[in-house]
Amino acid sequence: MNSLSMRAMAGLPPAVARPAYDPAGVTVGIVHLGLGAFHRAHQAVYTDDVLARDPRWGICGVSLKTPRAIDQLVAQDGLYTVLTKGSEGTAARVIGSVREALFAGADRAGLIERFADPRIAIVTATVTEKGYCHDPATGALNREHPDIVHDLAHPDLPESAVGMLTAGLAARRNAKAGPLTFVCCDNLPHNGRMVEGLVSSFARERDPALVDWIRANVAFPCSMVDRIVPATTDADLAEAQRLLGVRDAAPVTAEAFGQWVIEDRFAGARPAWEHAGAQFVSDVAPFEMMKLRLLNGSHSTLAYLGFLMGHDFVWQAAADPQLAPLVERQMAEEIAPTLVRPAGTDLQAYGAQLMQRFRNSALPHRTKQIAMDGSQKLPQRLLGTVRDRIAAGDSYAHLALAIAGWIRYASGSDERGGAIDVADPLAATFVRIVADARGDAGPVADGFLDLKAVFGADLVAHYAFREAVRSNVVALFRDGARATLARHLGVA
Ligand code: CS2
Repeated sequence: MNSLSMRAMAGLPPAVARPAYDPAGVTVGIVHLGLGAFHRAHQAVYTDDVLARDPRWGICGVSLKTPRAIDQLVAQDGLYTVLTKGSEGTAARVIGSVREALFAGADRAGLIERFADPRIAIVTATVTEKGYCHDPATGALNREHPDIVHDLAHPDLPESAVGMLTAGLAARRNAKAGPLTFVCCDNLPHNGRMVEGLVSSFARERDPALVDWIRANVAFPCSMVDRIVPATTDADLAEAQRLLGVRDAAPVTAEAFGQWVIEDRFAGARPAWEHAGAQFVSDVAPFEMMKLRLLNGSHSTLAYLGFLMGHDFVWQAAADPQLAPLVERQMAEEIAPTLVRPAGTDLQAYGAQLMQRFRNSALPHRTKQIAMDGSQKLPQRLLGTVRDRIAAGDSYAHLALAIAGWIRYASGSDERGGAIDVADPLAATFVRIVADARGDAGPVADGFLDLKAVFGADLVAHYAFREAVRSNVVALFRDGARATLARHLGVA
């Protein structure tokens, strides 16, 4: 069977959508760090939409940790398929915007050089929450992170995204290649401002003059990104092959919905992503808070409690007659009142639409995939909301149960005593907490609630908050998630 390639494109079935431009005529104007499924189903698609009218914005996709995606894409001339799945079936679209692919692990010099090219005007990134090596509770650079320790000692051989970005910016300054815009596309609060702070802290240690150059030449707009993109499965590979008639080793699967709200604060030229449906606004914060708290906060709640209740997939958890009402009430009663309504958005309708999106059974989105890296996700998804509720003197009972769900999950065993392989940068700490607690739920809760990196000094010291979470952790261990939820909904 042939593989997807520029040559194979002409023979694809008519139902398969493909670039409305000649990929060979595109030049590269964007460097993207983190060539995972999310980027390929989100920013790369918006960019694919604008390339027909402006061929300057091809993407150089960079993989930081593994060469796999790079090898697959290079073998396919950078082409891959997005499979959009919903109740109406699957639509296939070949994307041509990734024009170069580079594995940073093998070619740091090549990456750093790319920053010095004046035709590159934009760097985007999706390296996941933990990829920024920050303290999740405060957003400050974690100087003890092994990658940061390494990169400060070897700035020309960076391992971390922040180290690479700083090395790239230094090269750009030296080459006098002009201003640059960095667009963070990860689910972090005030993501542009946060990365600006991280890069400045890192650069200050290395070369204080670089900090001044960055301040004058680099813009860090904030952005809110949204599209549900589960990990690609073998069934997706088979489906892509069936629809295309050729083999695609790197398809991605996504829902039809997509949203990208970007702060209009660029240092130089940019693609007209608005023609692809992106919104440019002066303040992203209301959109970002709505998305992180309502979508991602609910996602994490469904993931932890859903997993404990035996649901492998989000669509099952979101259809559970006990869990769905918890998530709906959490949104309506506790999260929505903390939000500033973004212009043109009805929060109630947004919440209802989220439940529908979560219930998309054509997308096998694993609760376990969302459960990953909870220590990095909880602060912006659930804990900021708790802080606002506390400050307003309002209740946060549903949120306390969701947070307890994380602790119960991260303790490393399921309700039948089976081991959970907890993927989290703090996993070793969790193991120690559980061992020290000697099987006692209360001390397990106490150990987790002492984690300043997650809860921050304020919540660690907040007695009522600790008690609310602790009692739920004890109940989850003793009675299980289903009985705890039933009681909770009966009395809450
Ligand atoms: C999910 C997100 O994996 C996760 O933690 O909550 O990736 C979510 O699917 C996206 O943010 C949706 O835009």
